[in-house]
Amino acid sequence: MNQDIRTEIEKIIKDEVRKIGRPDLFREPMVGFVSVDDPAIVNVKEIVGPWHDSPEDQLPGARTIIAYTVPFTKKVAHDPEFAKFSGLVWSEAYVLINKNFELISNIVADYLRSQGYEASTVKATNDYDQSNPVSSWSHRTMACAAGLGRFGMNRILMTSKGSAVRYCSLLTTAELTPSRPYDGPVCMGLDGGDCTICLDACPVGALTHWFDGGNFDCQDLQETYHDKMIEELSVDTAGTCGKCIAVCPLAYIE
Ligand code: B12
Repeated sequence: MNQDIRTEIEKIIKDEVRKIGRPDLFREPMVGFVSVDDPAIVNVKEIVGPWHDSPEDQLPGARTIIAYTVPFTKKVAHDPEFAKFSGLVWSEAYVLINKNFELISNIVADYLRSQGYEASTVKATNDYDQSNPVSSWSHRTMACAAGLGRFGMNRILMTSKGSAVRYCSLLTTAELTPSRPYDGPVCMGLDGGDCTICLDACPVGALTHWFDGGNFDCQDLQETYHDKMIEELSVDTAGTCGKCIAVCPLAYIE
């Protein structure tokens, strides 16, 4: 029963991404499951911050968090690298997948309800106050705990299909078997490695500043790029940069 539900959830997510009909932008998703009793979830307020919700805040009686990631294609993954501001293809993929995350999570939640469980979805992004850019629910922390990846020096969660991916997660009262811990490729700048490509690529040095104990001041850059795209290129796109991902030698893994 438990295994059937897990299999069906994975199938729904994969089918729905396929139905978007953009194999030029998105690859097959990966899905992970983590129990609310996992130490990374129990201690989430200490790990991420005191403002972060507990599973119980999101869904009373929650037992499992379902995290999923949609990897970008090679074309999307490397698009921001040489873009003057935001990459147009990266931006298109960003907007399209955000819209679909909501749809996909709702379909999974409806399926779980049809099986007699409660479920609640969480917005993929833009759920925060611009003056304090932190969300009350960190999708990548959930994905990390669900075995989908490991954090890199660029603060990005890298998966076995690379770091050019996007995340979403939802909660359910169903008790589902947790996924195995992540054992894929990891950031080459951590654990004694000497790679600093992402740090060097940040147009405003936000990562270096953060590494040196300062704030992570990347928010202004996202806004500046949005304004510049309208002003100089007459295109209104999402305020995305993405260079810290695109330059990573492991941004795209086949
Ligand atoms: C607010 C926000 C921003 C803010 C930055 C806020 C900040 N201080 O980090 C701004 C607007 C600047 C921004 C920029 C970008 N963002 Co943004 N953003 C978010 C949002 C909405 C909330 C993130 C948040 O609350 N951050 C606060 C910090 C404390 O939490 P966190 O970053 O999620 O995770 C931290 C902890 O988990 C902890 N951690 C470290 N080690 C470990 C180990 C363990 C075991 C655990 C459990 C945790 C842990 O470190 C993490 C990084 O600090 C999320 C969506 C969401 N709701 O999750 C997307 C999200 C993080 N953004 C994303 C992306 C892609 C970007 C950009 C590349 C721009 C773009 N869209 O193209 C840049 C990259 C910036 C970067 N290098 O981190 C993706 C990340 C994908 C990935 N592969 O990791 C997300 C998950 C959106 C999505 N739905 O996919 N973002």
